[in-house]
Amino acid sequence: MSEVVLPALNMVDLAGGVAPAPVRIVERRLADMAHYYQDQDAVAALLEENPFIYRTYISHDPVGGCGLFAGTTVIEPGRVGDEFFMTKGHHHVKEEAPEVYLTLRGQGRLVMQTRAGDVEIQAMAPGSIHHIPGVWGHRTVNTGDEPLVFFAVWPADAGHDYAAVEQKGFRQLMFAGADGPAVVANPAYEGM
Ligand code: M6P
Ligand code: ZN
Repeated sequence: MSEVVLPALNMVDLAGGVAPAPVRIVERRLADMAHYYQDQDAVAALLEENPFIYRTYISHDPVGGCGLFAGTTVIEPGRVGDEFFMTKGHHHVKEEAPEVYLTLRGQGRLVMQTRAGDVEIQAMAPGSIHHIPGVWGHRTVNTGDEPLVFFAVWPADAGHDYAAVEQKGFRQLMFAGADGPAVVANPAYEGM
């Protein structure tokens, strides 16, 4: 008989997004993703400071065959030039694997894109629940002046594929404009 897996409980600080006992923390500073930003002069000016861009607190590993990861991501407020702080963004290795986000704090955008180049952007605000179907690559962007905090659940076997976004970027980028956050076409993407 297989061993009974005990239920797990974790708590997230809703304001800070920090789980007190995460099983793992993934941290990304600017130097970890310098080439993801468009304004390389602005990158160079910030690299000595090398600010934290985001942290993901994995609160549950898919132990015992439950089949789900869960984690809370905190993206700091800030910009590289006029481009807002953001996650790297990724596709799932298992193309049909979906993901769900729940925004806990802050304001942002969830930028999604298929490998064929279809784009969908959703506003993130406290309480917004986002269903990301398989096939859609996804990136989150903090467009506000406080941390953007969201909870995510994804299948154990989804896998992270960073290659496509690393090479081509996303088709649409989020910049600070005169009237607030603005969608800007990525010239590098269109040129490929
Ligand atoms: C969310 C989930 C994670 C992801 C994290 C950071 O919490 O989608 O799977 O790792 O955001 O995003 P990325 O891996 O693209 O840097
Ligand atoms: Zn994902």
